[in-house]
Amino acid sequence: MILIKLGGSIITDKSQYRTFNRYAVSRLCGEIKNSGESVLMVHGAGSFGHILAKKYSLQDGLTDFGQVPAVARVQYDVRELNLMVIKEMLNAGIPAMSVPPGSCFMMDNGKLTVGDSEIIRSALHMSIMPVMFGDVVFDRSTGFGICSGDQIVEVLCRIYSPKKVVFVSDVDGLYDTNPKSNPNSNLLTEVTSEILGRISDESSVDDVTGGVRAKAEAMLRMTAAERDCILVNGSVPGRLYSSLKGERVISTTARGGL
Ligand code: IP8
Repeated sequence: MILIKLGGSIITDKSQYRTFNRYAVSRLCGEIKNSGESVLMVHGAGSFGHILAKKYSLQDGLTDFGQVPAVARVQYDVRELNLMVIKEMLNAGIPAMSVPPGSCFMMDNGKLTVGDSEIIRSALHMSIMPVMFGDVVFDRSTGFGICSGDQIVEVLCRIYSPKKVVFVSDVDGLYDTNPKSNPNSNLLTEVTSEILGRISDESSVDDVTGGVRAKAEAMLRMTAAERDCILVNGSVPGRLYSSLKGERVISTTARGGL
């Protein structure tokens, strides 16, 4: 099985509140279907989550009851996004089902506690793809918190040991500085723990779940002797398909653990 995360940057316009990239999502679902691979998919929140989460500091947990309407609103927004993604999957012929982390799981001090989820196992048993996403999740210590799609991917990776993990973004891979603001930034075709320090953590848009270095660290944690973790540009047609088929594409591959 291959674990895929469709990042918020590819499924939404991260700078415009609640802007869904339907065309890109529809094409990517087609690429997944055509690959014939067995896939488990997670997606990010993009502008359906990060903009309001940052405005109301939801990543800090409950500090003020004035945050509560925003907790409910962000949960609503990311669910709408999830259903729009699922609609494109159904249209592509992939039986997919919404599994909202905020309704199924808890966190403790920012750490997601999933265990061996019967819900996910039951869906996979019937070849239904359970689709999880970055969400607001209740937290035993802080009241609530932001659970990123990356955290979910890490937990699923531990439980299901996929043969490969593919992050889909709107850039060719990880760069040493932000390629959207610095034309001289260099693509890192390979990330190892040794070169982590060379990665700048600046982020081009509002993001409450960490920038590029956090992504590189998460990717490294998910590598194993038999498992590559790669980041590809989903805005280039065919690139996700090729990487699912094991072809070499322009990308960043994490190797060697953290
Ligand atoms: O886009 C963030 O998930 P991510 C979730 O995977 C929220 O980092 C609600 C901002």
